[in-house]
Amino acid sequence: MKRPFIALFAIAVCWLGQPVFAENGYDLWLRYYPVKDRVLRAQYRSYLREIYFPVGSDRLKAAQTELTRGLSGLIGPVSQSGSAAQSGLVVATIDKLGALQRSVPQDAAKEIGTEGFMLKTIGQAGHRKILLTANTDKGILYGTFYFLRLLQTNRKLGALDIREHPKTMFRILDHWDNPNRTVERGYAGFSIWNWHKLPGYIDPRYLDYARANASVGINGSVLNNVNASVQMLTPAYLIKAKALADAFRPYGIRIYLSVKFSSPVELGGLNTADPLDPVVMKWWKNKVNEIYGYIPDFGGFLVKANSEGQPGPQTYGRSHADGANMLADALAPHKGIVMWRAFVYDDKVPDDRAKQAYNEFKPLDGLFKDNVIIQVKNGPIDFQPREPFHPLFGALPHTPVMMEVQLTQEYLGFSTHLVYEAPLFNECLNSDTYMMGKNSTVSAILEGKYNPRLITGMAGVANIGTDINWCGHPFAQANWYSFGRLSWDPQQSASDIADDWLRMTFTNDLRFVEPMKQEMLRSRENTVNYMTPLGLHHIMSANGHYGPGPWTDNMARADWTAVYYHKADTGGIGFDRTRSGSNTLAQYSPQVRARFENLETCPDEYLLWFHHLSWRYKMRSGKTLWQEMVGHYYAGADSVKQLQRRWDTLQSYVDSERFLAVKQLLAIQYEEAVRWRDACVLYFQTFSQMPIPPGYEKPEHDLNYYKSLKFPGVPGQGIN
Ligand code: GCW
Repeated sequence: MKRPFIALFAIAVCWLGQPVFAENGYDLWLRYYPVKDRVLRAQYRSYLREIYFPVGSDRLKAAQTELTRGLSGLIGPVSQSGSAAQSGLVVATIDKLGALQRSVPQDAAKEIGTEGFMLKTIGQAGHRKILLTANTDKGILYGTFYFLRLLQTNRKLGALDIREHPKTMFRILDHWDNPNRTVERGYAGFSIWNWHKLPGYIDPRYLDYARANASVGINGSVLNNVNASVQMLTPAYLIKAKALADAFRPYGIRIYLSVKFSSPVELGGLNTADPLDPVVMKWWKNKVNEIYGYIPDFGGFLVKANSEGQPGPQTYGRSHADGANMLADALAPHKGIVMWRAFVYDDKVPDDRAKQAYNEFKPLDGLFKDNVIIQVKNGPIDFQPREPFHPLFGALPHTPVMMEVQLTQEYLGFSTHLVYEAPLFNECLNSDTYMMGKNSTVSAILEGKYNPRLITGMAGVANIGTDINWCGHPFAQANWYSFGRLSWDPQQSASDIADDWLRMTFTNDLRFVEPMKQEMLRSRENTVNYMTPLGLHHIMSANGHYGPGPWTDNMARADWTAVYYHKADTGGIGFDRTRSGSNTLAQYSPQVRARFENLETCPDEYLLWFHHLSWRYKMRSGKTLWQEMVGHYYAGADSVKQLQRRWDTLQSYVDSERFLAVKQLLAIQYEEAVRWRDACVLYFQTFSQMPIPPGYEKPEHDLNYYKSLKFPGVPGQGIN
């Protein structure tokens, strides 16, 4: 092609609105393609022809660069004006607004706080302008991304009057990345941290990672696996961590490290890591001071202690509070925090693992230092496709508590299943604990409504790796995205978030957005249906957790097997957690307990989580439990078939590369869904001894076939 033709082609590509070339997903939701709607684009241009953005800190520069990049992509080049009076868009912190300060209502500055922002249309018709302001540069950064989102999702700019601020303080991605770049439970390639090339080489990907996080309000990254290697605390690695911290700082992201409780022994050569030993305390104080020497705004530590073989304070006869407080004391002078995980279970197999975290932490309420926050998984077992909310939510009124969710799909089909997790997050966040009376929902507790003195937060186990599209599945990006949005405001709906994400990631065309939104919203329930319907849980295959393994019965611990959880026998199936069983329900408020304990009110979704029932138990539908379960398994697999058909109808709205990627992944998902269905139905049939009801296709193989399948090299089993 001659040069003029290349240029013409490029212009056509840019201004047709929809990219005609393939996309690989690298741009995530930060795609700044031209606004297709001509009227809207003209409106945007009329406002934004000139923008005023005074120069300032590195953070302001990052915001300004993003705004310029975004606007020039969305509406074409804009010019920067030297005067606020001239400009259609004025972006500046309140103290730099000059005469325009008068336009900021008195209560606004207070309301938006240190991380929020205000977006407001001011002035008379003909002289309208948009004001984007904040108390801090960080607020400006978040406001910039928010403003770009308005354009990306084709919202009208007519009369903006928006005040936004995050509802939780610590909004953090937890990377389970090892120093050798394997990622525990990672399904999107290797760790994006290239330790070997750090600190000298700053991969541009680090900056794109930071931009993506800032765009949804994420303000922290734990760089390494909670099954922590002590190597991370050596000077060689601290220098590398510093390089990442420096790269992320303009984007408002602080870094944190997971630490191994026995570091003073393994790294420091001490003969104990007893948290009450003054020599141990001193060791940690020195280590913390050393870290702050490299990284002055270091965020703090994440700790997995006395859980799954990890050392901890109990190793020395001390409590979780003793351990956490010792680290907290070392971090406090620097304003660092300790995120102490409640995912604990000791070496004695309990009558019910679901009870253990509560049993260990409830007695410690109020004993933790102010800069300790207890990190509680959304459910009491382990990120299963469905769990009731964790009984610790609301049970620690005097202790900061943050929620941990898993973005990486360890139990939700790795990176081959399209599962939008925001409905799962909503389900937990919107649950009413009744611990502080009606409407004391998990989200209200996390936002600190009942104890404003406490620090607050949310953590998501990252699903990010070296795959070109970051998350392994184009739709898995939505889980990263929605986590950020929910950590900013835990009350947002999965539907609204999906709407924004689809528009930004694919197209604003409603013929695509509406059907795919419905599919996304259904996708998690579909997966529950073909994996763990009616409250079943932890029936995946052992170790690798890939595919079904309800027959797993021989592991080092009983509570690592599947049979421990489903308890199927010829009499019935399910874990009795009522007072006639493990009585786990006693850990919840009386209202929650009553609802789940009573078979009349216990939702089908949680039935076998809380009850052991006969195969002939009569369900609300009139079917027997066996028939109902089979129905869910088949409906789940069928729903993937429907999703495949739907996706095929949407080809014309999606670029060819991502269309094909999703199409192929859906085909894999279908095969795997059928395998889950057939393996589970055949296995449970050995107990129910009832036929698969007429009308359902017969499994292709017998049970022994499914049991014999081996998957060596399944991803996600990273080792240090
Ligand atoms: O879900 C389980 C995983 C482990 C993980 C553990 C945890 C990091 O299978 O791989 O370890 O949870 O959350 O600590």
